[in-house]
Amino acid sequence: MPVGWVTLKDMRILHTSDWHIGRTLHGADLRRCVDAFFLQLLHVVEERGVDLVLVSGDLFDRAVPPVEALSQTHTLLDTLTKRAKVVITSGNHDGPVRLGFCAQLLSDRLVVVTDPESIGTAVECGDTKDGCLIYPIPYLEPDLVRHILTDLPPSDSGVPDPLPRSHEAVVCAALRRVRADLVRRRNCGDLRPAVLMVHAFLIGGTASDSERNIEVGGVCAVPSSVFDTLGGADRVDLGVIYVAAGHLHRPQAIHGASMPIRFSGSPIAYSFSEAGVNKSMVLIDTDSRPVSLELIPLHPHRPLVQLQGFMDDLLRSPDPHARQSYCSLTVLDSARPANMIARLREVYPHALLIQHLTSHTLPTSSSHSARSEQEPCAVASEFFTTLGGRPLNEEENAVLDSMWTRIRIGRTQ
Ligand SMILES: [Mn+2]
Repeated sequence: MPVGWVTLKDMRILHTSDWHIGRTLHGADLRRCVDAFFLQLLHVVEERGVDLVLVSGDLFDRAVPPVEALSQTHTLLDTLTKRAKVVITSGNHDGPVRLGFCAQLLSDRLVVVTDPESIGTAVECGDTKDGCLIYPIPYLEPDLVRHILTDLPPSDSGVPDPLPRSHEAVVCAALRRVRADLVRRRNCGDLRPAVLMVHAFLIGGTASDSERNIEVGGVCAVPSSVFDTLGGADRVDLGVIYVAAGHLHRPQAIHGASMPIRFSGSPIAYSFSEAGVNKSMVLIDTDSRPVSLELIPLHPHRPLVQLQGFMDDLLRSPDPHARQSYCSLTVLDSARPANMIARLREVYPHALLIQHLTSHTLPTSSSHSARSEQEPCAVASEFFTTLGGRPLNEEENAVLDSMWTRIRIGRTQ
C-alpha cells in the first residue's frame, strides 16, 4: 500500500456480468438455468456478507427483453437489493435508453448507469470516510458517443471534433473523465479505493461463440494498458484497485496493466464453445493490497456437453451425465443413419444440436458455385451424394426424377 493510504472499512464486492436474461440456447428456454444462478448469487451474497454486487453490462440479451425476462429479473433484484447494493451498467446487448429508463428515480440500493454523460461520476458505497468508489462505464458504441465524450480542442467552427472512430478512443476518453474525478477527490482527502466497471473487448481476452461482434472500423479491441492512465509504476497511484470487465463470456484475467483486470464471464454458458468452461463470479475484498480476488464457482443447472462418434457407440451405454446435459451430438457414420434424430433424442432428451458429419460432408466453396444453373434433380442428387458419401443408385435416381416430375406438373397446373 502506498504511503499515505489508510485502511478503510473492508468492503466485499461481487463482480458479475453478461447475465443475458431472456436468451435461449438453440431453442431451449433457459429460465430454470437463470433461476439456478439467481439462487446461488443470493446464497453467496448472504453467506459471504457481500456489500455490493456489480453487473458489468449485458443484463438482458436484447434491447427489448421479453416480459418473462423482465419479471424474472425484477423478482431477483427485489430480493437482492434488500441484501446488497447493486450497480448495473449497459452492455452491447442492452438498449441503454430502455434499461436506463427512470435510472435517476431509483433508490440508493439499485444504481443503473447507461448514460455516457454520467461517466466520471462515482457511485459512493459506504459513508464518506469508509467504503469504496465505483466508476461505472457502460458499453460505448463509438459512433454514438464519439461526439458526446470528445475532449478535443474546438475546430475552426468552434465545435469540438469528434473522437476517432474506435473503441480505444472512446474508452480512453471515458478514463480521462474518471481520472479527473479521482484526482479531485484525492486532492480533497477522499482516499476510498476505486473500482472501475467497463464493457469492452480487451486485448488478450479469449472470445467464445456467444458474444456479439462489436467490431467498428476493423478494430474492436482495447489494449489493457489504457487503464494505466489511472495509476501505474511511473504515475501517481490513484487507488484504482480493480477493473470489473464485462463482454467476454469466459472467466479470465487480462494482463498488461498495473491493476488486476478480470472478465467475470457470463454465469451461464450460451454456446457449445463454452462446454466444459467453469463459470464463476469474482469476490473482491477491498481490505488488502494488492486486492484479494476469489473466484466463486457457479454450478450449472444443466451443463453443456459435446459428443461425437458413431451412431451405435452413442446409443450404447450412454454416460448418465450426458443424458442430463444439453448436448451437441455429431454422428460420424459414413451414411446418415435412419431416424437419426429421433433415436438420439430418446437417449439424450436434452440434445439441442444433432448433426451428421463425415469427412466427405465438409463443404467446399466450389460445390455451391453453379447451383443456380443446374437442373434441380442434379442439385438434389449432389446433395444426397455429399451427405451419404456415395452416388445415388438407379432406383434412388428414379425416385428423384419422378418426384421432380410431379412437382413440375403441379406447378404448371
Ligand atoms: Mn455479453
